[in-house]
Amino acid sequence: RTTPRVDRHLTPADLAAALRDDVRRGLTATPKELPPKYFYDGRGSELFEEITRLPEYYPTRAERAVLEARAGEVARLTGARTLVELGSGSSEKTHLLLRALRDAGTLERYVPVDVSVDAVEGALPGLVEAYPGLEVHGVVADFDRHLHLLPTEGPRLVVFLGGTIGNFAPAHRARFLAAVAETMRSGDHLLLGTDLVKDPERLVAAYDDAAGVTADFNRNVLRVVDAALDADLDPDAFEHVAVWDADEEWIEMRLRSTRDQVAHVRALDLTVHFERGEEVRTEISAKFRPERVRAELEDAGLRLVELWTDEPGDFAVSLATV
Ligand code: AVJ
Repeated sequence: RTTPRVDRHLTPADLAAALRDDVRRGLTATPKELPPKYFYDGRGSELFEEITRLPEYYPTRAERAVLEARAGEVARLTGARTLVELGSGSSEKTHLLLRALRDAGTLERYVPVDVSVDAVEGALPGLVEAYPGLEVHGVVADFDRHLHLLPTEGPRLVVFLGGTIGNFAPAHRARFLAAVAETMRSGDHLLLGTDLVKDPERLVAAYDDAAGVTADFNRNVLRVVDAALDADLDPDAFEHVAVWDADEEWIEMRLRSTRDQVAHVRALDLTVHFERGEEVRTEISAKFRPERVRAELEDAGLRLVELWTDEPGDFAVSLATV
């Protein structure tokens, strides 16, 4: 049995410094914003898991349906020896791909990549157990900066699922896809999950569920900032807002201050004033049309091989190559 290896390109100090910069910049900006990557502490990750089981939140189920139907084809088309997963691994979707590549006889190594050591290390024992002989090579890294440091034994299948690319603003997305293309060699593939444009009512419901789980998830970013930076942002003094921006074709989540208030971020020596009704943007979640997925991949120097959707056409999984 091979012992999993974990490369660390990010230290806890790096992450703490990035959080400080992001919070200072975001809470002194107009309008205010906080980046969505800070939703996911232990509690936030649990709330997200709960979101994926909500009746209104279709993307996880829709993407899983695509992968259930297409994992065999992905394996055949890519012949991948190395599966690189950007963002936390351990989900059922990863297993669908690992099983397909194993059954095709090409799988040699799995490379989970995440900013969180816990996410990377937590996934390891189960994987080593489930796939005897699989080389597991975890990487703690920021996939905006460290893509060139990932293992290169090809052919590689780099996967970025869940629709998380929708959290990046268009310019950021273009930069990210170009960087992925840059690190890909001939024979490598990218598998990308993107949520699709649909009836705004369904989109808004998916981000403003009746049970209030998404509202809790959204407010959790305030708890994360409070804990990390000795702040006193009061989650109860903000309400959850989800709006569809029809021009940008993205969902925006915001936190709206229910009163005129002042918060202190002691670790930054920062005092922040919120007007009653003032909104802090906490997430964009872009929704795509298939033509746009193709165009953005091409702009990044990638060629679309296949774009699959689930039966109702709610979610797309695209396979691209260099
Ligand atoms: C995990 C980023 C894909 O944008 O749909 C779920 C996060 N936000 N509900 C998404 C999220 C609100 C999710 N991603």
